[in-house]
Formats: sequence, C-alpha cells, structure tokens
Amino acid sequence: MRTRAAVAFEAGKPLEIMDVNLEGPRAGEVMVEIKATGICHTDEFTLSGADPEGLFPAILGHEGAGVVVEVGEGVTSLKPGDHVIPLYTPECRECEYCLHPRTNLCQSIRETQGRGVMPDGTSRFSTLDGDPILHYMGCSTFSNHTVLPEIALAKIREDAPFDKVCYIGCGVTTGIGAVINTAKVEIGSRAIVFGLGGIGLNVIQGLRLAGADQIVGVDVNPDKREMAERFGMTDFVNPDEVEGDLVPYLIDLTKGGADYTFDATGNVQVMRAALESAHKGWGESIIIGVAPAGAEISTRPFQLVTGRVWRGTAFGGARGRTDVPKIVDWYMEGKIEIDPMITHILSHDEINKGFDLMHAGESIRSVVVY
Ligand code: NAD
Ligand code: 022
Ligand code: ZN
Ligand code: ZN
Repeated sequence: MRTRAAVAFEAGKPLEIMDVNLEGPRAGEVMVEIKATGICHTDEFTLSGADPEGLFPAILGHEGAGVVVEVGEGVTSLKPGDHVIPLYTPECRECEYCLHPRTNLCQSIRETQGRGVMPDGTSRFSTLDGDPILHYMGCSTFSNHTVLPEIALAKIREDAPFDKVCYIGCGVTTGIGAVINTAKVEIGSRAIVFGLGGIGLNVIQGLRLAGADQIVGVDVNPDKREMAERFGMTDFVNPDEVEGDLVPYLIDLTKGGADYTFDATGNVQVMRAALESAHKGWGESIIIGVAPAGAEISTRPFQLVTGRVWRGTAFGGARGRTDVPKIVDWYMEGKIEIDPMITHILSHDEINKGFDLMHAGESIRSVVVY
C-alpha cells in the first residue's frame, strides 16, 4: 500500500514528507495505523548525525500510538481494531533475557532492529521508485502506517486518547519506570533529579507516586522550574547560581546526600555529580541520559567503596507488553498526569517544526497528530 511518511534521507537535513510504499505484514508481524507520535530526543540525535550507528534513509520516530489494521500469519495476541503502543524495547517472553527477573532488555530481535530491518532481515518500506527505506528502533512512528513485530506492540484500552498516551511509548515510561522498576524508591526517600526535560519531569512524578519526601530538581534553565513544581519538585537548584561546588551544596540540602539521584541530561559531568551527591553508605544513582558515542564516565573508586551505587536504565526497566498497558490505566485513573507536558501539537506536515522547538528548549513534548 501507499502511506505518508516523514523520511530522513541524510544526517543534518530536514525530514521530507512524502508518499512511500509499505508492504503488508509477514509472519509474526502487524501493520499499525499510527494516530499520534511524540518527537523524542533520540530521533533528533540520529537525524543530526551525532549517532554513529544512524542509518539512512530511514523513517524515524519511536514514541507513538495507533490501531492495528492487519495481522500477519501466526499472530495470536492482536487483531484488527486493537489499540496499541509500539515498543522500541520488545518483550518476547521467551528469550534468556525475558526469562531473567532482573532485566527488561529482550534480545530476541536486537540485531535486526539495530540494522533497521524486520526480524527476517528485510524492510517493509520503500520509495515510490522502489529504493528501500529502513525502519528505526523497530518502530518508525513518523509514518502514518508502519509494520512491527507482534512482540513489539503493547495492547492498550480503547478509551485512551492517542495524542496523550503516545508519550507513554518512551518518555513517561522511562521516567516513572526508572523510579519504580530500577531504583525501587521507598516512601519517605530524598531524591535529586538532574535535568527537568521530558524525562526528568516524569522521574519527578514517579517520585511523588512512590511517596518521596524531598524531590530536588537541578537544571541550568530556570524556565523549567514552574512545570517541575507542578509535578512534585520540592526544591529547585540552578547550578549557575550556586556559589562554590554543586555537590557539597546538594549534600547539605539533602542532609547528607540523597537516597536516590537520577541523571536525565546525558551529560557525563552531570552523571558524576549525580553519583557523588548520593548518600554515603546507601545512596544509589541511576543513569537515564544517553551520552554521546564514545563518552566515558569517571569518579574516584572510593565513592563506590563507601557504599554508593551506580546503575543505569533503558526504557525505565519496563517490560513493555506487561507494563505499558498498566501505565495507560494509571493515566486514565488520574494517578499520573501527561497533558501539561504536551506543550505543542503539530500536523504531520509540520514535523520539522517539532525538531526546531526541541533545539530551542521551548518544548517539553511536541506531538504530531495524523
Ligand atoms: P530534554 O532536552 O528535554 O531535557 C534535558 C534537560 O537537561 C533540559 O531541561 C536541560 O536544560 C537540562 N540540562 C542540560 N545540561 C544540564 C546541566 N549541565 N545541568 C543540569 N541540567 C542540564 O531531554 P529529555 O527528553 O528529558 O531526555 C534526557 C536524556 O534522557 C537524553 O539524554 C535522552 O537521550 C535520554 N533518554 C534515555 C532513555 C533511556 O531509556 N535510558 C529514554 C529516553 C530518553
Ligand atoms: C529513547 N532513548 C533515548 C531517547 N529516547 C533511548 C536510546 C537508547 C536506549 C534506550 C532509550 C538504549 C539503552 C540500551 C540500549 N538502547 C541497548 C539495548 C540492547 O542492547 O539490548 C537501545 C535500544 C534500541 C536501539 C538502540 C539502543 C535501537 O533500536 N537502535 C533500546
Ligand atoms: Zn525516546
Ligand atoms: Zn525476549
């Protein structure tokens, strides 16, 4: 069939909105009509050329929601009409990783997903001239229709609004999941969140949900304060306004260091400050931010010898098919908020504007509605 997509042809160039060919789903695959997609950081990372593994031409987008239109042979868990959220971290429920209780990193389709193709090694997308176009993070939600493996789709309730719950496909689940699944924050904890963007705000609402007593937010952009307070931040720190070193200031503010700290910036200096502002003896620091390729983190080993823990998380430690429908329920029940973080709604044709807004630091989340 023909569908309309925003295609990334080359690093550093705007996306081109055009008609493309999409083949129907093969065995174990599902065709989805995407109804809404969020524009997230890593789409821009790839488009800018900063990602050394960035593949072109490709249809980007990994945060979306839509409706099943056709299922391939052998698909049993989904049928046409089902509402779904695509998963860039799939959940096959049978690989060694899925069967291990301490990870969510399903490896069953990892290699082909990384190469921008379906599990059988081929792409479903091509230009009208017949040149192949690659998939992206197994999702390609910047296309009005896309094909995904069955194990990369979470079935969600039908009354959930696509233009809000698409954000659960990455930002919401990553931030809240880092608190609940990775850190396992207890009631009464003190926490510090570095970076109050689309991920950090969701860490903050996760901390409020977990019953944290003190939630310190750190950001160099003072405009981020208001929204963070609305989501539960108790103290705001702008590193540029602290006299002297940031770490001792934060240790003092949290009466000896935080029980949990989170990096939601992707900056390796910030990651070090996050580790070192965790409490001696028991403080844990969770890295969420994805650093530039080849970047390294450092600290003195004494920081770990004296009981601090350094940890990382992908997709908030969530097992997508199991956890994403629950997070959609939390939203529908009013346990978590999404609407205020969606600062811009765009049409498919305006998608490049979403990248400009992200660059300028003016948006938390832009959502494209098809
Ligand atoms: P964002 O740009 O919306 O937010 C980043 C925030 O950090 C901004 O508010 C910025 O002002 C602030 N910041 C920048 N430098 C800072 C510094 N030195 N000190 C304090 N604050 C600083 O980005 P986002 O969408 O929230 O994503 C944050 C990071 O999380 C990115 O690196 C992204 O790639 C990563 N991410 C990781 C996962 C995962 O599964 N691990 C999932 C999604 C996103
Ligand atoms: C999402 N991310 C950043 C902004 N929005 C993001 C980027 C990378 C990862 C997670 C979230 C990530 C962490 C660890 C891995 N990835 C590797 C997982 C593994 O090896 O099993 C990651 C993922 C997908 C892809 C690349 C890296 C991909 O499909 N190309 C989950
Ligand atoms: Zn994302
Ligand atoms: Zn698996």
